[in-house]
Amino acid sequence: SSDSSSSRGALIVLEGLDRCGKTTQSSNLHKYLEGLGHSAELWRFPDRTTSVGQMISSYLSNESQLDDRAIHLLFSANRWEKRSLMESKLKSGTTIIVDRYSYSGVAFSSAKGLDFEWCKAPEKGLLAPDLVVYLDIPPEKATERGGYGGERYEQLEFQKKVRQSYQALHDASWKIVDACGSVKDIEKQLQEIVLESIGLCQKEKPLTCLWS
Ligand code: FDM
Repeated sequence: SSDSSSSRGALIVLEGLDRCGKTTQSSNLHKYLEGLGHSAELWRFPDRTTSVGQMISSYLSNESQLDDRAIHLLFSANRWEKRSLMESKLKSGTTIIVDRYSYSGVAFSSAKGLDFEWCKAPEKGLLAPDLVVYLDIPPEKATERGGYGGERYEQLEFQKKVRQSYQALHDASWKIVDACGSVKDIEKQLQEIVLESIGLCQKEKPLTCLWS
């Protein structure tokens, strides 16, 4: 049925380079949806609260070293450990906004030189987002923003490669938003795209899996 009491929530993913504004925008979007009376949650990957997440966090802050493939699989495992909760929340009508997902997994690992298809393989079977928004920013612009340079991947040359990987990964369904605009302007664009996606999910759009 299409009444909102029994319809499912939408899985909305925000992607982009470090310092593109994803975290601010995901949080504003979450507040906006709740203000409209939607049931909505804000998630992020890596989820550093789990024990896998703590291994990832120590790797990112350069406190530990790990083989490129091993850390790739930990990022993926960190999504798998949240998959069933994600599915039950969506089915019970909660919309989930996710700050980074499998696309970050593939973009960042393949930027290190790992094979693209190898990177995608462990993501197969995770829930497919209903909407992917890519906040597009030139890597040079991102480095100018505050708070940059603390973690392992926050380096200009690497971010340039990540951007190329994202370009190889995206398809026609992605919404590309210019992340150089004003926070308010980007916020407005996101609200419009996201409400449309939530509407489609309420009309019984089926939940599917990566990568179809
Ligand atoms: N990252 C994030 C990956 O390399 N693979 C992944 O699967 C995910 C989800 O981790 F540089 C990278 C991207 C980023 C870093 O992300 C930490 P946050 O959003 O800064 O916590």
